[in-house]
Amino acid sequence: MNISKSAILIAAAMTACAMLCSAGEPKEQHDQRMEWWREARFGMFVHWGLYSGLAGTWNGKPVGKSGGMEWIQQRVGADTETYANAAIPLFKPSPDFAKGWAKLAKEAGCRYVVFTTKHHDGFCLADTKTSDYDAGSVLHRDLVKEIVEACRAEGLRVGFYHSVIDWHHDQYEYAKSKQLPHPLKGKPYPNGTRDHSKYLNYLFGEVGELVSNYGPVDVLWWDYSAQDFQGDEAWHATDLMKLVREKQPGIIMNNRLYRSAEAGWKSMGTDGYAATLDTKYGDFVTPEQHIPDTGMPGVDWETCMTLNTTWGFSEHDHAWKSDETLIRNLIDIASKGGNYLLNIGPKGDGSVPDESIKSMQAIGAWMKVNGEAIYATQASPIAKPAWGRVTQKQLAGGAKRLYLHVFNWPTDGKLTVPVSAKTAKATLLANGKSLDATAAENQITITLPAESPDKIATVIALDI
Ligand code: H79
Repeated sequence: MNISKSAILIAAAMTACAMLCSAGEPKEQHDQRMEWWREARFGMFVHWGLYSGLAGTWNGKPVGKSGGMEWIQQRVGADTETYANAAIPLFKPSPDFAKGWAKLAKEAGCRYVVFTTKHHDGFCLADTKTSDYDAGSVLHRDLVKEIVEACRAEGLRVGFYHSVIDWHHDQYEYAKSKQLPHPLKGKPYPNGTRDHSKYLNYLFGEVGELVSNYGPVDVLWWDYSAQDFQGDEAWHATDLMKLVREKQPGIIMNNRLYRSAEAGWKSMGTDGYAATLDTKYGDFVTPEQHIPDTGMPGVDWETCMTLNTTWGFSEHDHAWKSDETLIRNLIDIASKGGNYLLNIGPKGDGSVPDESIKSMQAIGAWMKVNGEAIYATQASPIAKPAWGRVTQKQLAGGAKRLYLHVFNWPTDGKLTVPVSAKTAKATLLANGKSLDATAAENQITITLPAESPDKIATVIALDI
């Protein structure tokens, strides 16, 4: 290679790196770290803690029919003692609850599980030395260990959700943020003055244990920050992420220790995600309860979503999404190059609501037949067609395979795909049956059977 050519290549690599890498991490290493996650496409989220036993009910009355009941302490304005007294007697994990979760995730076709090691209420599922508001002290169990082991036994990757917001710790200075929630917001600290740096010592101690005591951790899913309280000021985020990376070099973290435009947050709304991310702020961005309209080319992203409207279990929330919605969401997300992190909210005993089991199994049944069109695929090369969605894979030898996910079966039996190709070979993914495909200029036309084999989504593999 001549000098000018290599100089151009180096300059190009540096530009790419400036866009994608954290200081010091080569793009290649970052890509390697992200590889399993990018191929996984589908994960199971679990919100489970003291709030689960309360089930959306406080003093015998429903707190609401919808919305996040993992926020029940904040919704009723309870101090941590009142909340703990009501919730602890109702939090009674069965011996084998974690095996049930792991089996369900596996059956659904999930490749990873992310679960709450601590939510905003501050209760730790681990057996931690750093607090006595934990499963170790209250139940003489390490629930984090039980969950990690159950997931590993099913061959699943494991991630830790961890709330940096804390409604329990007596040094957490909630008055520093007007935007972050706290049950006692606007009220003086019950214990006089507080020293947030003491809370941070606790946070670092607890996170240090989480990344040291359970073997490899695949994901750290931070939650969350506000524009008026975030990053280094609120959480010593640079140091916190450094601590995690030192213990877990391969770990993947989201960007929720920050809430700023540089860190990939364009606005506070559910639709405002900037399409750039320096990995010093995190490895991926996290649209919540929302699928970005056209994906985010060049940025790793994961939509997290509930099956009804709450993350933590509520006996009053019956707004379950249909199988059609869930399966098409997964496809829609894959067609835009993202991951789907779909939440279950187990009950206080760790059992999963029947409706959630049925939904996860329905996705699993579809994935068993069509998983090839989801795992390790890339975003669609074309804008979303009226009939459905497209994913794609590069095959060995330079050929390309498109997966056509047909939601709306054409009434005239002709499916048109706006791509140009010299040759086209189409088959039904479910049974390998060939379909007639004709390549014309800028368009391929496929002749379909009269009836759609799968009303939710029929996949056609198209090799071009
Ligand atoms: O852990 C889950 C939520 O508890 C947390 N992140 C996910 C993964 C979360 N943080 N912020 N939000 C959710 C958005 C805020 C939503 C709110 Fe509400 C709507 C706050 C008040 C109304 C939902 C309903 C939460 C409480 C009631």
